[in-house]
Parts: sequence; C-alpha cells; structure tokens
Amino acid sequence: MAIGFPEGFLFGSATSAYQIEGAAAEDGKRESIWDVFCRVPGAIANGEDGTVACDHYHRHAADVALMAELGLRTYRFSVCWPRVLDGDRVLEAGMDFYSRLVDELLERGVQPWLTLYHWDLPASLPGGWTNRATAERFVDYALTVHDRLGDRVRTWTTLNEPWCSSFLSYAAGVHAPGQTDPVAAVRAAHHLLLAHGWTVQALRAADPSAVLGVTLNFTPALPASDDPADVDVARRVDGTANRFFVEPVFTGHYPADTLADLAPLWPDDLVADGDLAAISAPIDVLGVNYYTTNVFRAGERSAGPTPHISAPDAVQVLRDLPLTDMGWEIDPDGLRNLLLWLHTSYAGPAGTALVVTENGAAFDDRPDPACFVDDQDRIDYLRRHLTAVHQAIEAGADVRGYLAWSLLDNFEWAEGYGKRFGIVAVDAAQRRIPKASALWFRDVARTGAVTKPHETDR
Ligand code: IFM
Repeated sequence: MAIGFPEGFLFGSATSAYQIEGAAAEDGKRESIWDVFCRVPGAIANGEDGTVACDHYHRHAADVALMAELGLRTYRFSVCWPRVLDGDRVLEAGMDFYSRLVDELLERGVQPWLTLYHWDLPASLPGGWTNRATAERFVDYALTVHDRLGDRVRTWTTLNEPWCSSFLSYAAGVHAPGQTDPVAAVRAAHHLLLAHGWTVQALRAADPSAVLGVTLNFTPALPASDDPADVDVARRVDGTANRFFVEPVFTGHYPADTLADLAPLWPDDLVADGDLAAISAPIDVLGVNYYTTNVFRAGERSAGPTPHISAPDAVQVLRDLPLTDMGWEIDPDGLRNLLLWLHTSYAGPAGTALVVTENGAAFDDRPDPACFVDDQDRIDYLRRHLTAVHQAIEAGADVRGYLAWSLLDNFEWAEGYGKRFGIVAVDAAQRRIPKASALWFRDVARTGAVTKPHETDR
C-alpha cells in the first residue's frame, strides 16, 4: 500500500562543505579548524582528511545535473566560511563557486537551501567558539554571504547541529578543535546559539521574506528502566543533548533542570543581558536531524572525556534492534515521537514548520562488479523513516519536508571515508554511481508517495 505525502512536501538531499568539496587550499581558501584537526595524529580513522573529498568544488555542475535526474526538489549545502572570507576580506573565487552552484541549482529546478555553518570554522579565529567575539564575526560573515547570494537563495539555516560543534568538539574532543574541557564546551554552546540568534535578527532585517532557521540534531534519551537513577541519567543526557538547544530557541530560557545540572561548570560571565532574547528570535523553520534514539542506565562515572558533561555516569544500553554501520540502532518510531514532541512543545505554538533536514544510514556497501550498489538495507531505513514522518503528519505535526543524508558517500568526520551514508556512491576515480536507494528515492520524490513497509519485516 502506498502512502502519499501532502502536496508540495519537499523531498531533497543534503551535504556539507568539508565533507564533499575538497580543494582544501585552492583559490585562496584559508584553513578551517577541520583542516587543522585532520593533521592531529589519531584524530581521524586511517589518517584521512577532506583535502580532496568528493572533489565537488570541481565537479559541482555534474553533481547538480545528477540531483536533477534524481528528482530532488531541494538541495541543502553548506558554505565554507574560510573559503569566502579571509578576516574581513572577501575571497572572490570562493564566493563565485557558491554563486555558480546556486545558479546551476536554479537552472535545474532544484531549490538551494543554504547552511551557513556546518563546522568548518576559520582556524584563525582566536579561541574558536569559546570566544564571544566569534559570534560577532559570524554575523558579519552571514551578512556578507547573504549580500552575494540572498537574491537567489530563499532558505537560510544558521547552524548545523550545534551540539556537535560544542559538546562533541570541546568536551569530548572527538571533533575539531578536539578540546576536552567541559567549561569550554558550555561557552561554545552558548556562543553558537548567540551567533544563531544575532544572525536571525540581522538576516530578518536585511531580507524580511527569507525563510530562516536552525538545524538541531536530536537523539532522544530514554531510561533503561523506571529505576529513579536510570530516569535521572536519561533526563540529564536529554538536557544537554536536546533541550539545551531547542528550549532557548523557542522559549528564551535554558531548561532549569539542565542549568542546575551544569551549575558547577557554568561560567558566571557567560550570559549577558539580551542574549536569550536574541537566541529566541522567531524562526520560520526548525531543521530536525534524526538518526537514532538512545537508552541509558546509570552506571559508574566514566573517567574519560564525554560529550554528556552532566551525565558522566550514563551507560548506553542496546535494545534488540538492528544497527547501522555506525553502530546506531534503527528506531523509526523515535522519529515519529520526536516530531510530535517538537510540534506540540515548541514549533507548533510558535507557528514554525518542521523539516527533517537529515536522516539516513551508513552501511558497508560498495559497487559490485557490474558497478551497482543494491543497498536494500538503506531503502528499508529510508522507507521506515519516511513512514514515521507520514505518521507524525497524520497525527498533526507540521512537517514540510525530508532531506536524505547524504547525497554522496563522503568524509564522515572522525570516521574518515569508511562510513558510507550516500544514496550515490563515489569510487576512487570520483565516479558517481547512484545506488538502488537513489533510484528508489527518485521515484518517491517524483510520485510523492512511499510504499509502506510490510508489517512482517519490522
Ligand atoms: O555526516 C554527518 C553530518 O555532517 C551531520 N549530521 C550527522 C551526519 C552523520 O553522522
């Protein structure tokens, strides 16, 4: 049986600059914190980096043609800040690259969806996100990019997944810049949110009709049992992983319980008057990135760095669910529940639409001798999650689109190239090979309908 999505529902795909562009030192591009981090011995699996990646910087025209063939209605890409700005100086070649990309997308009928920050911060900014001045620089950067592309790009996302660029990057040390200081992580998180809020205010003033938003990653945290210790540890993880970001954006307050949990780490001088009013500037769309749901029990306090800075005693418990190649449990019901929670608690009352800006799975697939990738496991993942989105819509959530992560097999950060999320494979010769999932998704995008998974396959 087929389930149809509402008229105009946006099917698309997403990538990010560092993960696909390559051309790491071309046309005057300056270094980002990821260029630097990839040189740290042991930071990235197999010592890999984004120097060449998918060579999209040189192959963008063919990549856009492929997007059109795959029926994508929108393409979410990110701009690499140090490709377009060296301090205050505009790097014209880098800016031209994005301008051409936008033109090509529009010529092919694919709506450009621009993310300003997907983690490749200029390495030259002192203190990175621990420094409040970085948030000020971000607004200048955003306005400069908008000045060049705002006549053609209508949808602007400030940040992608600030949890990753704060707690995972400054507390767990897993992502650039690789720090393991929980206080630095709290500073980074607040400054990222501030950069978001100030930028929404500035872009709104410059371009009142633009569609503005932020993309947050949500990993729902559930207790392993009703033991109060398990319930409390799941609450604390949920506080920093999810509510720390969505709550101030919609309510202008950090969650009270999370503030209490973080009190020993919270710098007195962090929040200035007006910060939370800026952070809660109204947005038009909340981007929702969902991959999995985690279950936690309370265990021994871990000694090593962790992104769960208020829950070092959190121990993840695996359920009896299939895993992706990242070791992430496949839990589509978690996406339905998440969308309903976000709609009911935050986005709905604010009149803000939801779009799933990332969802997808890594599987260990490679082209067969006939140069085809029959990734039925990914089709199954996408189908189940799209079905969950449809269920959320039926239950009243205002979800306007779904963007598959990712268009291409690409650089999966600390995991290097070993984890393949693409619906299109990229081989060593940089050939693009649409997988079975890309052809399946093309049909979904063209018909606006998905066949339901068989109940027996669940
Ligand atoms: O590849 C990443 C992406 O950059 C951000 N969201 C999660 C994806 C898979 O880990």
